Amino acid sequence: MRVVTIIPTYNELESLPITVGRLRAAVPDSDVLIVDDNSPDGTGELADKMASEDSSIHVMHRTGKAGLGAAYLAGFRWALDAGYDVLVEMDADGSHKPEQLPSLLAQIPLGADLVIGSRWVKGGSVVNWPLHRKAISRCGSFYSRMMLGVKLRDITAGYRAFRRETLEALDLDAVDSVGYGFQVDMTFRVAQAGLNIVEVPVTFVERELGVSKMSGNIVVEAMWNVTKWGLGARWKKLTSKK
Ligand SMILES: Nc1nc2c(ncn2[C@@H]2O[C@H](COP(=O)(O)OP(=O)(O)OP(=O)(O)O)[C@@H](O)[C@H]2O)c(=O)[nH]1
Ligand SMILES: [Mg+2]
Repeated sequence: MRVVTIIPTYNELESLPITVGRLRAAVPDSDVLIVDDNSPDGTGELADKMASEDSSIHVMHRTGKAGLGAAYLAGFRWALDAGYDVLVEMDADGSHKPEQLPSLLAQIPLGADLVIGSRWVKGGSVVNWPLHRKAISRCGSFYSRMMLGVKLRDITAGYRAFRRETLEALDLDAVDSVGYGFQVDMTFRVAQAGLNIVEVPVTFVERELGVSKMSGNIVVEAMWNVTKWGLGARWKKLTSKK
């Protein structure tokens, strides 16, 4: 099983080396792909330096900040071309503990097509989040579950492992969500393809270093898209019955 962990970065100079160091120690068998959007703080140069010292680390440089979704899609294409069997999504800021990656990967041989590191299943948790962020995340997941009919606790989670066949089954060119919407979009597509999604509990740790790229716009985009997709799917069901 060839595994690559894709880490999108935008201004993660302080966090990136710590996260990658922990990942290399926790799962030495996973290669790493850093997808940097020309970070002004020099994260891209640091990533190049790390890659020059460790042949398991690869770097993709993109021209400018185009959102996490676009960075992952570019990373997926690279990794599929390179022949990896499992593609992992991980934030650079330490929120997704590399030490918990083995528990995600363990589900792949058991038949999971997509594994989600979930904050809101039994055993999962969030460290250092104010109440309002917990509320946004839980409400977002609840609303998405209702609208999309996808029975998952943590649909916006960004700690994931995809089997390569799962990504090959999707039309990646059709995905254009940028923020949290990207994770929901991908989940909905995997669910609609009838594939097996498994949630495993993780401890999500809020970033300690660097600056958040989370914004109100990202939340609004996600809610709007979920409403659109949910109504769209219902409409399709209704009209196909006739
Ligand atoms: N390449 C790229 N990476 C991005 C972009 N936006 C965010 N990221 C990365 O995506 C990951 C998640 O972004 P975060 O800023 O941590 O977003 P968040 O987890 O919702 O918010 P906080 O943890 O509260 O800061 C981090 O590794 C970011 O550096 C982008 O436009 N391009
Ligand atoms: Mg984060």
